[in-house]
Amino acid sequence: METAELIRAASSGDARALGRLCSLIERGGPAARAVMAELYPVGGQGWTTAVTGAPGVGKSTLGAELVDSMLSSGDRVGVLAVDPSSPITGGAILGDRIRMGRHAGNPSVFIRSLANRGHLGGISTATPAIAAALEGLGFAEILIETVGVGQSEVEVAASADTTVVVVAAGWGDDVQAAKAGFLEIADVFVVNKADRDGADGTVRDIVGMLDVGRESEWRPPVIATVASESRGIKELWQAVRDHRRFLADSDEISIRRTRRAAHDLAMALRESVDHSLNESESGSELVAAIAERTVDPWTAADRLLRSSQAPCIADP
Ligand SMILES: Nc1nc2c(ncn2[C@@H]2O[C@H](COP(=O)(O)OP(=O)(O)O)[C@@H](O)[C@H]2O)c(=O)[nH]1
Ligand SMILES: [Mg+2]
Repeated sequence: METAELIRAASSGDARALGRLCSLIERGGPAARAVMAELYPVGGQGWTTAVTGAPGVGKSTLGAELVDSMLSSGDRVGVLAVDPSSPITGGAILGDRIRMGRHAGNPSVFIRSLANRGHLGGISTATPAIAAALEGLGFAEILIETVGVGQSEVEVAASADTTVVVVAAGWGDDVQAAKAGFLEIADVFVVNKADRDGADGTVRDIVGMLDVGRESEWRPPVIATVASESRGIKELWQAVRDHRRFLADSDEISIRRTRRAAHDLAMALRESVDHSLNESESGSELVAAIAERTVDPWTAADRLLRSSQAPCIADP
């Protein structure tokens, strides 16, 4: 199928075409660029919500509930689940698909599991690109589930309009994670598994921490949920929509979208550098030359960048 035809089929909701388009973007290279050149400019109308937190806190269960809420407005929903790469298969874990299973046959929901390839730990480089592509294809709601591990959380936040940070009641190991950066990126906090002991204490802990050093006027709400029993979901969805309204009514939407643009540029740059390094002959020649010490890595990097950018600069 030609790119234009694939895009047409995908925008009409053809699940197989959507899947093929995602694979194509994941592979990167010229075909992916051609797709993004079509879809990125017509995007920007949808909302991206990221759900992040430690493994097992209930992100997928909550995500499936949020999809229900998103569908209630009649919009199409795209779900991107970023799973840690298995060192054995290099692929995505199937569990999330199973938990999202009740949405699997719904033509209004597109679900994609993405393997992160080890890049900065938690989010696939293709994720923001696929999210942007889905927006361009007319998806009004995009939900990204990702395992928050350090640096990667910041990346999630950079590519989402609203970041929901999930912890489980009673904290456990999550206290460290919270200190390591959850607080800065959370637009909405969820204390899930509120059917367990310690939920009230966990909510209080978080509310207390929120008093310290926030730049934004937005004060993240802290919502207790029992995702497995669909409790607290209405409140969570309300909090997400309140945050959207706050963004829309303040300057923060443009600050965020600018930050996202910078992030997208950095991602595209990284992708194209990776591509020319791995795919081009000059890449492997330069690597050999560096190994033989006939050139230093910095000079080689300059050469590689110049050779890969030359056609783009000449482009009007
Ligand atoms: N007790 C309890 N268990 C939950 C709740 N939400 C999810 N779970 C369970 O916790 C486990 C992990 O959930 P999952 O959504 O896969 O977590 P994820 O790894 O963060 O995506 C599953 O067995 C869920 O059924 C909850 O509110 N209370
Ligand atoms: Mg999950």
